[in-house]
Amino acid sequence: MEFPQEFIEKLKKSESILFFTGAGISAESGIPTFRGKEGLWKNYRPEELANFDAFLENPDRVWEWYQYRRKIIRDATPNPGHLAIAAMENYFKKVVVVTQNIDNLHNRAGSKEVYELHGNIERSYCINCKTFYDTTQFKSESKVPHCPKCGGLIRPDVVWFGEMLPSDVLASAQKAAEQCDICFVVGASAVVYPAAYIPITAKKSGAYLVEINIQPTELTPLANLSLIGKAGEILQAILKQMIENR
Ligand code: BV8
Repeated sequence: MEFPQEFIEKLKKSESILFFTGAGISAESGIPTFRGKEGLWKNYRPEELANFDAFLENPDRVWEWYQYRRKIIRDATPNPGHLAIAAMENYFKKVVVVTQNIDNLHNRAGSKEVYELHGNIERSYCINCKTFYDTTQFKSESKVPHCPKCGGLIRPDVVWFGEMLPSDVLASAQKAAEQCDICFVVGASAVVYPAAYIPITAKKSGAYLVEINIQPTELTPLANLSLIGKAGEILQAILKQMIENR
């Protein structure tokens, strides 16, 4: 894959890199994205299930949806896109991953500095006493578990629509966006806020914005470079370019 000379020069001079990732980077691991047709489950759209009211209205249904996704995620492995991002830590002074994904694949790929803006599906907590649990201890596929301590409903530790993002994680992500030399936006439709502000903050702070997606998005006009194609292929090509630059 050929890259513009301006981008190659930018790669050579940059020290701090931020990868902002969405569901598209995990698509090649077999995990359905949100807005692709495969994002539906039993004819429900994610927005209809990923909110607290839907959980209170039918906790078993929402729990079953997350158990269905956990099974897909546990059977999945980090793909060449995740692995390329982890390998980039050998070529830059600082590499930060800010992800909207809850699938834990960046951590499993070996990335060291990962900010999970929307939480992590492997963690759960009681909505009543807020005790946290490792989700693997709850075996039921379709019945919402109750807290062993107080009997309250157990929910996934993810950010639902209408809920605040973890303020400490968001603050760290914003700081990284203000300091990075290049911000890569990978497999993100950039329609979910406030997460989608991260690449915008990076650009406003002077970063070179590179979008990697199989199609243009609302963010494309803001990008210095838009690379159309699969995240795994493009990220591996960028890693190869870094190795050649040495
Ligand atoms: C909040 C966790 C308010 C759960 C998720 C402005 C400011 C603030 C809020 C809002 C705002 N405007 C609207 C809102 C409300 C809302 C929102 O953004 N709605 C959208 C839909 C319009 N935001 C919220 O509700 C947020 N909370 O604002 O709180 C508040 C304020 C004060 C006090 C109290 C409350 C919370 C949002 C978080 C929701 N949780 N996930 C779960 O996963 O179950 S969001 C969910 O969507 C996932 O995290 C997902 O990552 C995210 C975004 O989707 P993408 O990751 O981009 O995935 P998508 O499928 O959309 O796109 C995939 C992309 O990949 C595509 O572009 C595709 O082309 C590309 N692709 C596919 N294959 C590949 C590929 N690219 C490369 N290679 C491939 N192979």
